[in-house]
Amino acid sequence: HNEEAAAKAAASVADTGAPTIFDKIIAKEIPSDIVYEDEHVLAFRDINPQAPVHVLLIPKLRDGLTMLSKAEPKHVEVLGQLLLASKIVAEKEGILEGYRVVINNGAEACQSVYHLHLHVLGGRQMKWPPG
Ligand code: IU
Repeated sequence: HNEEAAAKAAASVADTGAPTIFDKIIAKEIPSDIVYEDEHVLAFRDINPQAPVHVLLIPKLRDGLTMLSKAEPKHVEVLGQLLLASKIVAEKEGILEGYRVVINNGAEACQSVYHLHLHVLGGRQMKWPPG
């Protein structure tokens, strides 16, 4: 609801380029519930799930991709790898028939972690428009 949305918006900070908690998750210094991993990407369960299936999918090498709006031609390959991996995650989670892939970009979109990540959501009827 509104309060929750406002709190989340307030928690959203600007992109500083500083390391994020996702670096520690990639390095396995912080435990996470990993769903899929390959050379380029890591998928793990969101700690605050918004659907029965809520997996975050991130590039292992951030390479300046703090947010989608920082994408450059050099990122095309990893961007494709992320989209392809989102299908693998959906398949593993048994939601191939219906799921949503979300990227929040910037504070106004409630981005809170500045390491590009795709949200893979499913396991329930999703609504439209999103909040
Ligand atoms: P956002 O699009 O930047 O708002 O998404 C960040 C997500 O990262 C959000 O859904 C958090 O619940 C999630 N998350 C997490 O899974 N583990 C963490 O340690 C932190 C955030 I910090």
